[in-house]
Amino acid sequence: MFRQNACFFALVLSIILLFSSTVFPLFNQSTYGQVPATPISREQYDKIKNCATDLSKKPTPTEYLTYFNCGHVSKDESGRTVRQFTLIVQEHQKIPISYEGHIFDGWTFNGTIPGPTIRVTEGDLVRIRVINSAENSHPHSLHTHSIHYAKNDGVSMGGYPGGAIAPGRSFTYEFIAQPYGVYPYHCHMDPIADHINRGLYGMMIIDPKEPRPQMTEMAMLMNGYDLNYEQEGHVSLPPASEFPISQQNDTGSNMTHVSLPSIKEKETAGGEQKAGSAGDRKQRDNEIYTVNGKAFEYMMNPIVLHTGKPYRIYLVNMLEFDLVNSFHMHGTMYDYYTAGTDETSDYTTDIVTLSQGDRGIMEFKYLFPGTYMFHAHQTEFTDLGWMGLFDVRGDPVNTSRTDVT
Ligand SMILES: [Cu+2]
Repeated sequence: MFRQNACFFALVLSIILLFSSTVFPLFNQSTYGQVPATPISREQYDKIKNCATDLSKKPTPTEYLTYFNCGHVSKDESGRTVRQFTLIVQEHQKIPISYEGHIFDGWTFNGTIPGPTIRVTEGDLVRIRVINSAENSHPHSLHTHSIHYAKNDGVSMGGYPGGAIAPGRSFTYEFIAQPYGVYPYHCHMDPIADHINRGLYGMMIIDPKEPRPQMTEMAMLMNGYDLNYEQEGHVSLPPASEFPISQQNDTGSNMTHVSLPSIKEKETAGGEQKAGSAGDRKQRDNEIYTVNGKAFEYMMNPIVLHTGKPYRIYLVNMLEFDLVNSFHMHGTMYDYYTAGTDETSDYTTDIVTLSQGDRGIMEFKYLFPGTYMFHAHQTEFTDLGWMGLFDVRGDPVNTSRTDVT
């Protein structure tokens, strides 16, 4: 039975592969470039990755697209590649976040929002020294997603020194980069929504040991800014006194518990709450949304692409307060790799929807020249800054896909 099933699936797989390579040549692996047959040196690989040479640079939002910080490189006694990074936390940095004069009172890693894109290879020993500047007034930490010991997780639960770095102190987080993929990093101090929304986050790429098919690469991090958080206050549990408490109980004990409203009460709960003090608390939200830190950056500076050339975008969503964000691309489709942890794409689409901290890789090419939008597919976000343009140049690509001009 198993053998029969296996044969059947092998047959189906062969048909699917044959079909996909004939009907969908656009996304064939071979069109994306060649994987080197011989093992690649660390130096060659870093060149392919477009590693920045100036590690202390503060990239502009346009430079951020291709600014990959691969760290100071050395080897340990076992011959393993070691990559060292320094992230300096500074509070109250004046960050321009629009072309209309909006300045955000931000907290930054190395002076920018988002912080630098950290880029390493699977198996590297990564050391990230986080310095909490002496003039700061809050403890901070660095939480990287991926696999590592709890002491390097940057969370205060458990009493690890890296869970809360006091102003004027530093801590070096250390881990072996694994597995390959694209990740967010961020401060994990409470109230975490504040430490994130203020700007303490960035992207980390762990490249596979065997390079991905070569193509032009860009980093895009989606975020938002709550400009009037002083009025709205911290995200925290509302005072219990704002909610009805029943003193009676079924068990005969003296325990006080929150009474469950009946269906009828639930129906009117919204109206009642507005009249009470709970309704006076303002909901936190963002006034400006961006990709890579500045509203409408790529409307002002469209990204130049060329027809027929393959492109890869590393995408991370670090938006606070809104449940989801999304990325919609006009005029073409992209292969999407959730979290970038697999060589096979999950699906081909033109919209991907991401929750907080979610991320993936998009691979695509344009067949036809022209100006194309990319933006969140929530119109509120696009109106408030999360919208950009691709300026696609070149001739239509010789392809089985045709269209009117
Ligand atoms: Cu923090």
